[in-house]
Amino acid sequence: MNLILFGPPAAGKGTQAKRLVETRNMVQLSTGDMLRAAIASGSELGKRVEGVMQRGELVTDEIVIALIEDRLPEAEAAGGAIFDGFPRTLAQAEALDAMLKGRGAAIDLVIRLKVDDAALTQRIAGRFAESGRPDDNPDSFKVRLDAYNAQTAPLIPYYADAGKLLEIDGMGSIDSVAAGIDDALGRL
Ligand code: B4P
Repeated sequence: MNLILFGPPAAGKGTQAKRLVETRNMVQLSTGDMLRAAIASGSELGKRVEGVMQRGELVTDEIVIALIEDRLPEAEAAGGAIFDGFPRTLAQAEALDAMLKGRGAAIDLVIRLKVDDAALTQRIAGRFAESGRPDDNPDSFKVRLDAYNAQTAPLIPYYADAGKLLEIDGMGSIDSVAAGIDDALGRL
């Protein structure tokens, strides 16, 4: 199964994807994690994206599509993947559909985690205080939310029209959101 975890920044996409890796033995493809790994390694790619990410802006489609394309054989071997933080633009969604189609596969389900802006801001303030992740500072977080509303939210009708969108309340505890996702997957 190919599953997209979709939602605004700090909705819990990464948190829930890691749970699914543990409970359902699925492969997680997180563009955020791949980009942070590139920065940590000091690679050319990492140097190109560091400032963009710190400001809270989106990295170019070209870069993230190439990162995902590189990892698709791994997803195929595992029988599918959880796409976490990808796609974030219409161009990325169309590229993903085309790449999967070329492999005889498709997106089966898009789980949208619904969380309001006040809760998102509170979660990020908590993580910034604890870990100091640079793009969690209040100014960058506002840019991330604006980027979501302008560039990523238009994917909601894209997947709804395709009959693939499932909305889950993401406001509860990590365990209760995980239970909601588990329930939805169990009903498939
Ligand atoms: P990501 O790494 O994808 O980060 P995110 O969307 O901000 O967070 P996520 O929803 O995964 O939240 P998390 O579980 O961590 O992106 C970072 C940056 O990378 C982007 O801003 C962009 O620059 C770049 N990028 C990545 N993909 C890209 C793409 N496709 N195109 C272009 N650029 C791209 O949770 C956040 C916090 O909330 C954690 O502290 C967690 O513990 C807490 N939390 C989670 N669920 C909770 C719950 N239910 N209750 C309470 N707290 C909860």
